[in-house]
Amino acid sequence: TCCLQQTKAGIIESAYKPLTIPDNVDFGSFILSHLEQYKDRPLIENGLTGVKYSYSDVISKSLKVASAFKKSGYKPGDVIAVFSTNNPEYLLVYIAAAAAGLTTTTMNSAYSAKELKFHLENSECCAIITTEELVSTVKEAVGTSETVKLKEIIVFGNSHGCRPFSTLVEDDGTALTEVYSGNAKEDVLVLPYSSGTTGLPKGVMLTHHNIVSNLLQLTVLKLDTSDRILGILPFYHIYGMVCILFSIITNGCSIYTLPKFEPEIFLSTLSKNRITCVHLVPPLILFLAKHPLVEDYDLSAIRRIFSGAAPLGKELVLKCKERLGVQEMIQGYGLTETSPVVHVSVPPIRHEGSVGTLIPNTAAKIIDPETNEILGPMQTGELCIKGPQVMKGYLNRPEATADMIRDGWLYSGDLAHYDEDGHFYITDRLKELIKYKGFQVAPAELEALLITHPDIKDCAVIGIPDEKAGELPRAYVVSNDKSTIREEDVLNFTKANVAPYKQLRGGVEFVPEIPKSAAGKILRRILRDSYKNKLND
Ligand code: 4UV
Repeated sequence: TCCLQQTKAGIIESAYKPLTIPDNVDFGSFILSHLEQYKDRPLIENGLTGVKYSYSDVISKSLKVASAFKKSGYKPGDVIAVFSTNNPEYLLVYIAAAAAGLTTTTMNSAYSAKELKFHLENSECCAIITTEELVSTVKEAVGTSETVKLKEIIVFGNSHGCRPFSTLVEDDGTALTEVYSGNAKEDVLVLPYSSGTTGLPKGVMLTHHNIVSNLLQLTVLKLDTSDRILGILPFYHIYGMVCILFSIITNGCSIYTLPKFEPEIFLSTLSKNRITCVHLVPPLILFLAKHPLVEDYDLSAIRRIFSGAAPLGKELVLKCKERLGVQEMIQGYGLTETSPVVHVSVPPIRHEGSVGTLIPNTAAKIIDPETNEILGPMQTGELCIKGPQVMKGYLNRPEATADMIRDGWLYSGDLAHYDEDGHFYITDRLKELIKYKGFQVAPAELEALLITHPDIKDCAVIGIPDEKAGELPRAYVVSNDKSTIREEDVLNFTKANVAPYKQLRGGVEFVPEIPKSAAGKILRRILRDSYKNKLND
């Protein structure tokens, strides 16, 4: 039923029948109405501890947490942060915050104190919710800052000087007289961070309307109430947040959460709970396709594997299908800035390697990045997107927003083409962003850090291809004249300052100068080509 619909101007419209997306539905009411539909069915279980909540439990407990937020004095528009690995309580926070009209900002749970401090300052949040293990990082981040103005640290569990999350869950619920409903197109529901096409991470303002729209658009995937889902991808990233955590509720499924990837626990959780649908990123699909341990587990309940956040090779798809006997390997494409979904490859899948077709109410165009001219089928150019899932903008960054969204089109920074059937293929990245195992690494952030090293005069960071991780960050360094700085020193410097996933696993190369344009922009293409040539030599 999905064929190419193209207008004369070269704009491709979704081939799905347009959905009626309400204009002013807040996320709280939307999600509560879905929760009420499934009542006593199991919703979410901690895959390690067995602690679990039914749909009804999630309603009553998140409304109590919302009431506790109100009693603490948090007002609509206030921002609260969640700095945590996956657990069921993460979900309670999202729903409670929405019901109280608060914005939830999220960050990578691997962040160093320095990275966390930047995020807390930038998002101006008033409270943070974290885990026992991460409290010390939070205290370090807050302790060194005059500008982080947290009113409290709330902890899942117990920790000295922090408020236990359990006291919020035990609130009497009286302070929440009604679920917040303001202006769904203006009010920011969640504030995840993304570096976008260039520069440092920025707060992505996703409104209630953005998220409600994407959840409605995602119904083309047809999850089922009998589906059991694995929640291993992080809930702080848009993929885990919307495509996994929120979308199981709109579909009545149940989910088992895991805080991190450990081969045996991952496999035994899949097997023991007879998981039917697994949302993964390409490095984890590679694990399923190749790792010897996989043979020891019964994974026969899996009927679908979802992949997103990075390119998925055709050979890997075929290998995984063959080994696990999974028929449906579904790809999704999108960005934090698009809530995130833009394309999905809905079964039956005829085009391996494609990210699929545009989801309902979404349009795209491919433009020549040099001339801005609209291109036709099979021509490669920058993918531009229009739809109700496109973000409101970056927090406090009007120029960055205006650069990303022009004439109502979001410029993705990805190079793509589409075929005569309207299937899209993502082929390369125009923007500077690096993806390590699906995680965003912003070159500008590493460059800004490296340049603070007394022995470094100039530098540039690019991503180099890697079979396992997708890409690895690699630094080009111009050292100060008399310096004896070595690769090891640079590596130790980044180790002390940024999260493990941002480390310069692609190595460090010392160069006499960084290639730059007349305007001073780093010419990353030249560095990438020089790396390629070096490999071929
Ligand atoms: O902002 P972000 O970190 O966002 C994501 C989103 C992941 C999604 C989106 C829709 C889905 O249905 C899903 O399952 C997962 O990762 O990074 C955005 C950039 O990641 C690359 C591309 O460069 C984006 O601009 N990217 C995301 N999905 C794909 C991809 C893909 N399927 N193939 C290739 N690159």
